[in-house]
Amino acid sequence: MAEIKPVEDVLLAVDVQYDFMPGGALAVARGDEVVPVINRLARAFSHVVLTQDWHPRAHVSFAANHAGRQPFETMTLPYGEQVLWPVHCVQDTHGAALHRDLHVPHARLVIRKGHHEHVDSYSAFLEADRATPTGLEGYLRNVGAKHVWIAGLATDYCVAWSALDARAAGFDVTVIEDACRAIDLDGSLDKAWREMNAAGIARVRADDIKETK
Ligand code: VGL
Ligand code: ZN
Repeated sequence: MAEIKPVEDVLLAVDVQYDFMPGGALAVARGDEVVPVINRLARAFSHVVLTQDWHPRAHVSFAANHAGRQPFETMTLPYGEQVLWPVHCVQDTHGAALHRDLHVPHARLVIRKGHHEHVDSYSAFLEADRATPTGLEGYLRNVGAKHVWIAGLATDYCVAWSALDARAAGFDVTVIEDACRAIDLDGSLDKAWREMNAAGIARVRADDIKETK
């Protein structure tokens, strides 16, 4: 049983947005199933932070913004390899909105990421140039957080990148596996778990978390 402490432990719920739900622009299979799990989990945490993928329409990660390119191809950009995605989570559209059944009224902060036109950001901590911080690390340190618990979409992209960056920043990190769903593109899910395991990121199921407050 993992125990939750009110100050040190923070739940980070990643990208619970319509475009990642079945029927959405970048649908994650069974992505909607994380919503009730996260709602339940969030009640065990006094400190919850949400993220929103939040792209300008001209975003560099959209295949449609590169002549002749198709979604799910890879392209080399100045900061490295970038998967090209369908247009998704455009700022202020329905697809970018948080799922209406996500009930986390006590969430304190929403980090919006991927808002720079020329840089993607899977991670809630560091943009894909691996240099531009979102501010989340400083915020978490400032409020005394020590352990980041991560849930949401997608396991192999925004969840994994956020988990790896949280760990690299020195936080304890646990991914709640049944509170996540994956895109799984060319083995990306296996790769993500291998990297998270190697980095010392713990993997639990929601039922193994016990509320102590
Ligand atoms: C995500 C691909 C593109 C995610 C966001 O939330 O995992 N994946 N943008
Ligand atoms: Zn995105």
